[in-house]
Amino acid sequence: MGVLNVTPDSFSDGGRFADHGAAVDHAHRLVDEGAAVIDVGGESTRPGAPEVPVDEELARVLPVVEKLARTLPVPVSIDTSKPEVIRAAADAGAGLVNDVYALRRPGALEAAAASGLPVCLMHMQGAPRTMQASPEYADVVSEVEEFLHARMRACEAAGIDHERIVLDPGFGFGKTDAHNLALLRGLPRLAAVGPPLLVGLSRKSMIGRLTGRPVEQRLAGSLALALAAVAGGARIVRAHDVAETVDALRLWSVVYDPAAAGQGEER
Ligand code: 8Y7
Repeated sequence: MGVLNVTPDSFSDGGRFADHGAAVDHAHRLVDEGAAVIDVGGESTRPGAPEVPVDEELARVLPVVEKLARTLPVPVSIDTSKPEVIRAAADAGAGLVNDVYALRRPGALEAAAASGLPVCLMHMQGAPRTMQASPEYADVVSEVEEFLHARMRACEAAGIDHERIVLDPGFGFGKTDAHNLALLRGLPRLAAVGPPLLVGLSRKSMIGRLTGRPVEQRLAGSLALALAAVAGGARIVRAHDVAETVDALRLWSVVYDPAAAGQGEER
């Protein structure tokens, strides 16, 4: 899953793709590099980020979703928590709803169910503005597992097919480095809940703390954690650096799952 930020204050792009044309071009490049889905987000969820009014979020993402849905050979994911944006993006041709609130905000579950789209349900403790203040868990893996299981059941009860659900532990969303590492080690337990696991570790601040590197120098760390996550059972990797991530995953697959590697055999 390639990340396409259309925010002026995004995590790692500094809003470089806030311009719609540049965003569309970047999405096409990510697909050329091997992305199987493009995640379009117009509301920064960076710790401490302010909330974006619905009109502003729609103005940022809708033209991009509309254009990409018509021109990309892969599905467009809409990264949002707002029912209005879910509905509008679905009408514009989006193929997946990626919600860091796991459809807990008023009206979101109903909007997602009515869209008929697959959903990614992510765990987050607290809300983006305050989540990194003092994350606390008695047992982070068990608590995230129980949360994801409960949200999966809530979605099924609302009419979303089991086959259309993806789960995500939400690395960095109300978690210390120790919590993130426990979740990485505990991924096999989360995978056992059933639905495929999506992980987002690309360029995240934990990598910065563990390596001492600024956001533009976190590629190697991101690749290492992507491979660790896949080894733990993750099925979808959300990444900014798609070409490099695809190479790393392809080589990992050649070693551990030769059948999946497919072509490219040489003597
Ligand atoms: C994640 C995410 C972000 C993640 C899912 C960033 C929108 C922060 N992180 N969605 N979104 N999982 N599903 O660093 O980990 O890109 S925003």
